[in-house]
Amino acid sequence: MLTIYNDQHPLHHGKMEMYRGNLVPCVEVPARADYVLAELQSRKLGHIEAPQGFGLDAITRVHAARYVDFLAGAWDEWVALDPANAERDAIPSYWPIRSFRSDVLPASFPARMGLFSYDAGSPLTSGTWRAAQTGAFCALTAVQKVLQGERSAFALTRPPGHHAGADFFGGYCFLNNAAIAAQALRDAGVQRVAVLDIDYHHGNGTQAIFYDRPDVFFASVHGDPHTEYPYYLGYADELGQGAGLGANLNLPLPHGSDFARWRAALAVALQSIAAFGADALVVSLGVDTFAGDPIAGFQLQSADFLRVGEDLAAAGLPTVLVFEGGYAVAEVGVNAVNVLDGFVQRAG
Ligand code: Q9C
Ligand code: ZN
Repeated sequence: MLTIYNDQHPLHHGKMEMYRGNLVPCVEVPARADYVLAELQSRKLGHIEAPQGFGLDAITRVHAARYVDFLAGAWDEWVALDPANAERDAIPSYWPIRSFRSDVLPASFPARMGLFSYDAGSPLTSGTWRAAQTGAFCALTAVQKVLQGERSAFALTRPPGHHAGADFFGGYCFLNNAAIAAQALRDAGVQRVAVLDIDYHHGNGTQAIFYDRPDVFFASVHGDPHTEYPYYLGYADELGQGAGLGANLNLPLPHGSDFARWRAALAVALQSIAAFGADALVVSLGVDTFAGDPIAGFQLQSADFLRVGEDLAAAGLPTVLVFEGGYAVAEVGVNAVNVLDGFVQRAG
């Protein structure tokens, strides 16, 4: 498996996230990607390449221009508020929920930060934009490789992406790498693209981006949002809207679900993708489905991830995999690389 690695990822390094009234150490840490890279290297699983450069246009195909402008300038604005902010991460504390306006862009930076976010758990740091932008370029490079004939390519990057919507960050995500990849495939002439999200958490950002589109199918297996983050999206009755009706499939499972139950849901998702007639597949590859994950609730064991890779490869589609969640840091490398290993072994 060809891997496109974001060596700028450590520039995004949040200190603390707000959790139930306390600031607690961030769980989305640079060591996560370091462990995956080390595992790839020790198992010699294919080549590792750097991303190509791109303009911002491939990003603004998915994200609103005013949101991209906000992200690109956010750190400078944060430090301009108070020079002491250079030592503090930026975390929102106001949000324009129902009855507020979102068309007016406030001059206040904290007010704009709230307009473009939905939780207090995703700190913006000095290098967030640089890391996220380079991550999007990794996803775009992986797309280029697959278009050039690679059977598959893996974008090894952080921060993750699937919670980020067209104009908001949250859930540790800033740019939606999987959505950017799917759109780039469409823009290169691939007619029907499927995004399969196997992170523990529902990919609310990806779903929202493609919800009214018939050309990009979104399928997700995830913890039931009645009890699991992101709570407000990811229910089974969300089928898509307008021209996109029927091109969205959510398969929520209860906290505590084991691999047998999870794998049966994966099979349903893959059958739906086949029925859709996808020409290419983008996988949001979170491994926070692992039994040892500190913030999730499924029961997958490390060896199960080999079977996951085999099942993904059996779809027989050109495949771009994008790294998402997985917070059992010491095991995240083995778990993610097991998926890639299983994929390569089945794909041949
Ligand atoms: N203490 C991804 O896996 N915080 N994002 C939950 C846990 C949000 C996870 C609170 C979790 C977001 C990409
Ligand atoms: Zn997750």
